[in-house]
Amino acid sequence: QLDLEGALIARDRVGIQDFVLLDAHNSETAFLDNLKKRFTEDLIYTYIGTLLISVNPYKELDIYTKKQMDLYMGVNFFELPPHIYALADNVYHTMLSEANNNFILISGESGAGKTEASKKILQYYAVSCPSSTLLDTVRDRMLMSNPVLEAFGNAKTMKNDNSSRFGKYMDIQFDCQGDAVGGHILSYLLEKSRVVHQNHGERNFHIFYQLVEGGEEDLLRHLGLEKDTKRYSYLGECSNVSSINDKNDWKTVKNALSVIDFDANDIEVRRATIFLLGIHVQVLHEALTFRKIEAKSEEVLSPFTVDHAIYARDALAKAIYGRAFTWLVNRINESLENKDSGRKTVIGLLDIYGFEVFSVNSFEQFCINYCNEKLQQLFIQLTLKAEQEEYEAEGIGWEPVQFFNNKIICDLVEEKHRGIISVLDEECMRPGDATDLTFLDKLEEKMGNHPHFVTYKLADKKTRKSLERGDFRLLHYAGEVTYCVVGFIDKNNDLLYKNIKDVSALGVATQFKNSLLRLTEILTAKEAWYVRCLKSNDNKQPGKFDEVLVRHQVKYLGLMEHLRVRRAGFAYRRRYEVFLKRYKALCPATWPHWKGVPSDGVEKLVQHLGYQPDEYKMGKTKIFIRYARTLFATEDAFEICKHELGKQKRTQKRHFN
Ligand code: AOV
Ligand code: MG
Repeated sequence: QLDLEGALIARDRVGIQDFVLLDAHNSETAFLDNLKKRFTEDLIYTYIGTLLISVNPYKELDIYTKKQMDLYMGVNFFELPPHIYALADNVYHTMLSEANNNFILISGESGAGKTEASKKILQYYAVSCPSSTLLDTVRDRMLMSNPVLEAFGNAKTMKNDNSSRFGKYMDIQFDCQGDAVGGHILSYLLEKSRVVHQNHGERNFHIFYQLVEGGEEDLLRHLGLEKDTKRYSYLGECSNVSSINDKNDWKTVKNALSVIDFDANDIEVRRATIFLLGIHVQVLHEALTFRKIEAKSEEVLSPFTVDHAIYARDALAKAIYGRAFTWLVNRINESLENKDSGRKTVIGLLDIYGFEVFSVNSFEQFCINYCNEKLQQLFIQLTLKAEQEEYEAEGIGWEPVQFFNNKIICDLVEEKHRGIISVLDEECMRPGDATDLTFLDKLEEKMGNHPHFVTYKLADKKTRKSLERGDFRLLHYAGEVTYCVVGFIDKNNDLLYKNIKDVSALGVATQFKNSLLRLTEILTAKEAWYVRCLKSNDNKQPGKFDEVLVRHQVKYLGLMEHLRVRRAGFAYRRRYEVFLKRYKALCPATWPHWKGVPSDGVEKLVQHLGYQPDEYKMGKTKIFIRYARTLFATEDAFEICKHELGKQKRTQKRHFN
C-alpha cells in the first residue's frame, strides 16, 4: 500500500506524462500547470499520445547519457518517462517492423530547441543502432556533418546564439537489419545576406570567427588573414559571445571535415580558392568598380559610383558564400552516399529555421515565417488526416474537432497570380521603374481587404501608429509580423550585379516556394512523427518558465486542439497485443497466458475489469478507450497488482531460501 501511495504522490509531484490522461483536458490552465510542474522538476518532455512536447531548459540536463540511451532501447513507448530517445526508438522500431519510411517534424519558434532535438535523435541512432565497422564510418560522418553545417549555416541572432540560418532535411537510410547505412541532406534557402550585413547584436556565420580566432598561423598566412576579427567590417561589432568558444569550435570543425573525408587539400587550398578566387587582382578590381556597357557592338567601361561598387562587392561575397555552402552540402552528401542497391527504409529529420520576429523584419524573415506557416499547415493536415484515417481504418465513427486553419495565410503568400510572392515576381520582372515601394502599392491594390494583411495606408487610426509607410504586416498563425519592404525586389532577384540583363523568371521566393512544395511531397509519402519545441523564456535563462510566453506557443501550435482531436472520440488506443501484455495479470482468464486471438483476450480482460460499453470500442487491431479515468483505474489496478505480485515473489523467494 505504501509503495502505491508513494507512486501516486510522485505522480502528483511530477505531473502527468501524457496529456491524453489529463482529466481537465479542455482547460488550457491545467495544460500549462502540468507543463510547468514537470519543467520545475527538470522534466522537459511530455506526450500528447505519440507527439512529443519539449520545453527548452536552457541548461545541461543529465539525461542524454549512453546509460539513458540503453534504457530506452527497444522499450515500449509508454513504459518509461517521456524522452526524445523514446520517440526516436519508437520511430525506429515502427520503421523496422512495418518496413515503411518515416519522418520526424521538429517545429517551434527560434530558440525553442529544434536543432538540439534533431542532434539528440541523430546521436541516438548513431549510438544505439546495430553496428559493423564498415558502417561506423557512415555513422561518424553523419554525426560530423552537424558541426560542419552549423559552422557555415548557423549564426548568433537576437533570438538564439546558434540560430540555424538555413533549412535542413536529412534522410537517414537503414538497411533491412536496421543498420544505418547512409544519408542524404537537402538544404533550404541559406540567409546569404548575413555574409555582408548583420543587425545590431548579431554575428556573421560562425565559421568566420572560428577561422580567424582558431585558424593555424600557416593557414591564416596562406589565406592572407589576420588574427583579429575587428579588422573585418563583414564580421560586425559583436565577435565575442559568452556561450561560444570559436577557438575550440574550429578544432571540432576541422576534425569533422577530416572525418567526412575532406582532405587537407579540400580544407586548405580549396578554401583558399573560395576566398581568393584565383583571379588576377586587376580583373577583380575592374569588375567591382566598372560597369560594362555595350554600345554598338563595342564594350565601354563606365566607373561605378561608390554605392554601386559596394553593392557589387557585397553581391559577389554573397554569391561566393552561397555557392561554397552548396558545394559543402554536396560534398557531405557524396560522403554519406550508400551505393548498395539493397532495399532501404529511411527516417527523415526536418530541422528548419523557426518562426522569428525582430525589431526590423525583411525578406529573409518573410521567407522563414512563410516556411513555418507551411509546416503548420502540414501538421494540421496530417494530424487531422491521420486521425480520420485511423478511425476509418479501424471502423470507428467520430466527431471532427474545430481548428484554426492557417491555409488562408499560406494562400495569401503563395497563391498563383494573386499571392504576395506572385506580386513580387511580377514587379521584379516588370521593365522600367519597379521599386520596393511600387511593390508595396501593388500589394495594397491586390490584398486590400484581406483579413491577415495590413499596411499604413490600409490601417485604422490605432493600428497606423505602429506602422511605417514602407511596411506591410502579416497576421501569421504565430503572431503578427511587420515587414519592411526595403530590399524585397533586390533580394528576390538575387543578381550578382545590378546591371545584369538576363533576369531569371523565377524569383528567389518562388524557387523557395517550389522547394517547399517538393519537401511537402517527400514528407507526405512518409509516416509522420512530431516534436513540438517550446521556448521557456525570452532571455535564455535556465529553468525559467514564462507562463505568458509558453501559453502563447501552446495556443498557436494548436496543442490544445491536437489534444482534443486525440481525445475527441477515444483518448487512448493500444494494439491488442500490447494492451494484453501489460494488463493480463488483472484477469484470471488471461493470466499467465492467453492462448486465443489477442482481441478476444482483451475483450475478456475489459469485461472482467467492468468496462461499460460506452467506455471503449474494439477496432480491427486496437482497443480504443474513451475516458482517461477508465485507463487510470486500470493503471492503478495494475500498480496494486504489480505490488501484490512482487510481494508474492518475495515471499516465494524467502520460502525457497
Ligand atoms: P532552434 O533550432 O529551435 O532555433 P536550438 O536547438 O538552437 O534552437 O536551441 C537554442 C539553445 O537552447 C541551444 O543552443 C541550447 O543552449 C538551448 N537548448 C535547446 N534545447 C536544449 C536541451 N534539450 N537541453 C539543454 N539546452 C537546450 V532557430 O535554429 O533559431 O529556429 O533558426
Ligand atoms: Mg536551429
